[in-house]
Amino acid sequence: MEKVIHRSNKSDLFKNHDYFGIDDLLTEEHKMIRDSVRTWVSKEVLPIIESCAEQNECPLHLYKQMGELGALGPSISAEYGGGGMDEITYGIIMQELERGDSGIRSMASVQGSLVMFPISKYGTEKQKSDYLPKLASGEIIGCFGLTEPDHGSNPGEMVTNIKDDGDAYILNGAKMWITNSPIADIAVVWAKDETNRIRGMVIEKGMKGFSAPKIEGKWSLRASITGELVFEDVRVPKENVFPDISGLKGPLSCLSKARYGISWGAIGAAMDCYDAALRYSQERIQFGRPIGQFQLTQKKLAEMITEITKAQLLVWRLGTLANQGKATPAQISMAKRNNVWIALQIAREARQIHGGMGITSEYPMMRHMMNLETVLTYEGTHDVHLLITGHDVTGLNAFS
Ligand code: TGC
Ligand code: FAD
Repeated sequence: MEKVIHRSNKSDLFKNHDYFGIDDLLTEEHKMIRDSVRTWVSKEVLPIIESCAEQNECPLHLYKQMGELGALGPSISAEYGGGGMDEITYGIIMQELERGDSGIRSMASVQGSLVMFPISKYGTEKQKSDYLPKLASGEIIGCFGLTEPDHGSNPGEMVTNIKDDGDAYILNGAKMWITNSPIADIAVVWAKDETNRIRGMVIEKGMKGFSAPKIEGKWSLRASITGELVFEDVRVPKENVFPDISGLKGPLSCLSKARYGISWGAIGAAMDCYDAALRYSQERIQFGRPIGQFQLTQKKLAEMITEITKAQLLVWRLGTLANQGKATPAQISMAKRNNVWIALQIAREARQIHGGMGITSEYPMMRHMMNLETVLTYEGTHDVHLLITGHDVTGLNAFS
């Protein structure tokens, strides 16, 4: 039975938090796009998101709206329907979507960074023209299959494989924890060929031997659908394979793009939690005064805005480097790790400031907090990113 998504009448009281005047570093276009995505989130996401999360329902109708908004593939070339915008614009869009919910940001990051990006960078002209415009408009939905049941942090050991069979490859294996797989029209899948090289390919829904069961029972990212990808002798036409990329750097380059977006996105969730806590601290009276007057509450709020400000400066600089083509994977790892971590801590502190009310769906912290547990793990876990930084600064690799 189809679940009904309830709309709430709560108004969005969010105020921007820009303690160091970072707006001065943005262009008028950046600010205009930010404001339009922010308004859209207030109007279309916030009234339904608690209901979606409670019911474990993905608001699929938002795809086409995100397409119209330019949130699907903002930095992909406009020639194929992408936004053709700079990396800071892409980051700002992710920030605003994640203020709404990490699951909504996930819908856009998977579509843009993990599906459109590899097709645009590694695909043939036919693959680009067949898929990119439809993905950009939200007409079709894509997913990205790298993680396997036994190979998460170490995708280089994947066992999903293709074998040459004339004009096609025969694909066998399974992928796990795949955002959107049960609803996806296409999947970008990474598998090893007979020479043990990782290759990327586009698998279409309906191909014989391909199924995508849903993973049930998640307490996190409940407004986003997660599933598996199962391949049993799937015949994949050779024209579906990316011709010019092989090796782990193919999928890892897509992760760099998505991790960059997450480093901005997490700030949106953090700002939403801080904003709610600041307002509540001024309104809630205990011991005859607003709780914001107590030093312990002020410590929490002061530390939150300090961490948000540091995170904002970090991504602004990262975005500037990305625009110049100079952001390194290790710099992106540092930003993803730091910003998701501070967002999770801020969600917890903001929840505390709300006392008992903080555990209800009246306020967003509990939902953000549960979502951020996933964000801390996917796209490389917190500890994997630490080891990437460790490798970069010492020159010594902890993984091998
Ligand atoms: P390693 O030897 O370090 O690298 C292999 C090749 O790849 C290159 N490379 C990168 N290229 C671009 N971007 C990056 N971030 C890159 N990292 C590495 C590297 O230069 C090398 O190139 P070459 O030319 O020498 O071949 O590989 P390793 O096997 O030692 O692995 C390193 C490690 C552990 C850091 C890597 O495997 C890793 O990042 N693991 C984490 C896995 C992960 O993040 N999975 C994410 C799955 S997708 C997902 O979670 C989507 S969630 C979507 C949502 O809903 O938003
Ligand atoms: P493991 O790799 O088994 O790690 C378990 C623990 O061991 C972690 O704490 C990890 O940090 C630690 N660990 C592992 N190796 C080391 C080491 N060398 N040193 C120290 N500690 C280590 N994947 C996709 O391909 N596509 C998707 O769309 C996608 N969407 C996702 C959506 C959700 C909701 C979730 C939860 C995951 C998603 N993932 C997706 C998978 C995600 O990227 C993996 O969960 C993540 O990479 C970790 O892999 P794992 O869960 O197998 O954990």
